[in-house]
Amino acid sequence: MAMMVFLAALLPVVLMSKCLDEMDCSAIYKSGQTVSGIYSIYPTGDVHVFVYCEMISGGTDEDNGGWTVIQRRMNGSVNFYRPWDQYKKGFGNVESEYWLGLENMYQITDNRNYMLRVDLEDFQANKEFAQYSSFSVGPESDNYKLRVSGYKKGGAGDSLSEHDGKKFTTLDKDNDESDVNCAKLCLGAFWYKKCMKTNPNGVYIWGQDDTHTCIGNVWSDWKGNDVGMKSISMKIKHVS
Ligand SMILES: [Ca+2]
Repeated sequence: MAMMVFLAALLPVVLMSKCLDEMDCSAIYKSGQTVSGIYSIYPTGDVHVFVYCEMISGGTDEDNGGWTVIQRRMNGSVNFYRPWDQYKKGFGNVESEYWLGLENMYQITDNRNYMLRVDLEDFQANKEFAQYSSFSVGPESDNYKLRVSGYKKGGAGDSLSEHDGKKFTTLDKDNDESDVNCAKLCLGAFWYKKCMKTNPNGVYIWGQDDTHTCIGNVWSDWKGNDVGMKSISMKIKHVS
């Protein structure tokens, strides 16, 4: 996170939010900021975190608003094979690939309603998405358990509902339902079950590669288990 803050501080494009109490991009959008970019949010109320806000207007009510990007892959520039404390705090570069951090996700979604959208793109420039009406992350005492439900739309298909109710697993903390550690088997970190239908934090395998099972940053309901995405991003929006 320190690196994230440092890099973001160097960027002239950082768009600082005016209020110190804006906990997510939805609040920033409501305050009048409608340009997508890097903003500062306050998930815990005092410590700020840089995040990419995807601001959408001119679409449907469901699409419009400020989407807080909690995970993003786009060019393979960041290593996502990391231990628990990194996934807890967050890592990467907010202007490219990053993970917002499980603790931030918990703080943002605790007792508040969020929807989730996952945007995908393959190496042939095909794009699809999957949208869910409800998303939240539990506290660390519950190993940041995922709650995701209400698959609504999107041509990518539903590869995430199977992960509903699962705890987070990293290479050094096995909370999944498999006999092995799914993070070690699939070289990522996720709310694995036994192990996965999608592996957004897996290896950036640059397209199709069936050399190793399940390691890629795949979304199986769209392209199967052997096709890594060019880009994949997970973003949440507050639902009042
Ligand atoms: Ca296991």
